[in-house]
Amino acid sequence: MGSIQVKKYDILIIGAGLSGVCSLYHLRKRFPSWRIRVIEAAENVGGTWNWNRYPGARVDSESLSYAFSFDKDLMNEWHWKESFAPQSEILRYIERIAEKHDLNKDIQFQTRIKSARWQDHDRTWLFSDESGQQYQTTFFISCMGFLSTPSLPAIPGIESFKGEAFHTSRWPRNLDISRDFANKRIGVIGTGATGIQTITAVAKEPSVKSVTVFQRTANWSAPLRNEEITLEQMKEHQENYDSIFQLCASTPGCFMHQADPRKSLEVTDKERRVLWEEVYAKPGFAKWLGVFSDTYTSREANKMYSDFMASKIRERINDPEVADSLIPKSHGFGTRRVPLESGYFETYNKPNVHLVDMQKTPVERITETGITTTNGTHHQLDVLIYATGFDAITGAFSSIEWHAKDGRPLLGSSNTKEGRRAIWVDHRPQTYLGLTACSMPNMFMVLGPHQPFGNAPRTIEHAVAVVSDLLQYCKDNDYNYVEPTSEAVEKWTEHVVECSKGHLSNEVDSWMTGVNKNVKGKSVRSVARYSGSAVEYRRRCAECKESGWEGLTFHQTRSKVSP
Ligand code: NA7
Repeated sequence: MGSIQVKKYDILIIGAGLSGVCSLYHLRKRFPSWRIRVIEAAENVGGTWNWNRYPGARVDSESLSYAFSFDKDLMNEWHWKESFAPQSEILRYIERIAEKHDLNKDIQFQTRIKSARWQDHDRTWLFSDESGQQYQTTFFISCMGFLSTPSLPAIPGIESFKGEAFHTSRWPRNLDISRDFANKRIGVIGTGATGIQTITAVAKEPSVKSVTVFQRTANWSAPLRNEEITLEQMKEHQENYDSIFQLCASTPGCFMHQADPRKSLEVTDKERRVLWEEVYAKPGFAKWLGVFSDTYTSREANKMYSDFMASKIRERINDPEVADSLIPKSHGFGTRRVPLESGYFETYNKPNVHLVDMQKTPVERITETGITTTNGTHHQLDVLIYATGFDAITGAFSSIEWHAKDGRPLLGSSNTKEGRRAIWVDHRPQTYLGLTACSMPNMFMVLGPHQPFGNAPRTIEHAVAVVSDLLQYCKDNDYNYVEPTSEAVEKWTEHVVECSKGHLSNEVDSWMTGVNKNVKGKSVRSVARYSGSAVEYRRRCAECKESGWEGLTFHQTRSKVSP
């Protein structure tokens, strides 16, 4: 067998979701003479919006804020049909961007990267895919997503189930719930944002025999208030795109909602109630992000708002015992990512929808025919849906075997079996600006750890702009090596940890605090995301650029690599 030729690039981008598509568009424009390639595991662009095809999947950010600002013509012709677009509409939008700008020709689909090795002798990365094909590149950009590695529940017997079973992000393409779920007993494990959307949609299907929901932790959830957008309305909205994007640029998470500057405890009961009712009636994240400024830093304020939200939930559920199970006890409202719903709570008023509260009756095991709980009940199921979330933030990095500078692994323990300390010990990322990491020269991350996530297209466009500027600086100065200093990484990581202090959300287990009990090594909280304001994040990135990229070390192409 002949040897496989190594493919050579200047920039390799991994992932063709929103981040990868945006990166490819900008970098190709900025560096027309560079060889740029995107490697994507799926058969299509779209990332999250391509994988997550479960029923009810839709965006919780306003559709109007979810477009790329770089294509104004498309913004002016695109008709978002709903104020919160379903998965299919967003995917169509991303596909349209890719077609219009002829991006697909530079994307290699159905290719999964398995390993990456830093080669000091020529300052390149050597990637290998599952088929053994190798790709050599000077720079690489991780656009792998922070919620892209599905995680299955660590429940005994999971492999024994004989019915159909799948994770929500691996929803079978040809499955039609009205046909394929007819007369079936459906089980759903998980009640995060995904579970809540899936359960509502599946339970709405009249032909389904029953839906049994296995809830380990109740989640706060609030009405989405989605509406259709007519063509006439869309024309008006198109006039406002600039102000929508300006608004997003002024808020901590780049959403269209700003907190009320008053503190809950400084206003009267009546004033509190007025604001709470007002935001409750508004669409989208208003009821999460548009509340009093101390709601997520003061326990007392949070308790008051949680009580208000609990009363709203109670009003919607017929059975008080079920309502009690659905109201979270372990955490206050908004201290986890708030799923938005369209009739979720009313779902439990249907006679064929059953809630198994795992706090009262934990799941014991999955059997060939269903799920057994510790009280001895066996729930017979034909289909089992795992809405059990993702190995978040560092998960996508875990699926690649890294041999970074000095042969160091990216993830692992402080002393791996080869005797080398991992760069991110125990899933605790160390980065500079969330864009670069020590011992990972020439790597840049878009929506990587320590970056603000928020409204994805908005935060992605900013990260891509910073990476493009940095690459421009490398090109202009003939640099083929860039790495942050350990001091810069230490300082930035301290800043990220500092930002997390005082936020109640950082005292709660969730993917946002790095906890996933189904993943080895993720049972303890870590600070893996930037929970400061995106406005401050952008200021710090701009400051770094203006300082001549202080905190980063560069080497020129012609200089010798130190031994
Ligand atoms: P999430 O928000 O991580 O939710 C996962 C859900 O699955 C959550 O309710 C978990 O309960 C539950 N889960 C996980 N493992 C188990 C086991 N072993 N047994 C029972 N229940 C389990 O993921 P989503 O996909 O819903 O949402 C992720 C993000 O995607 C979301 O925030 C949006 O930004 C888009 P737990 O709470 O851990 O007790």
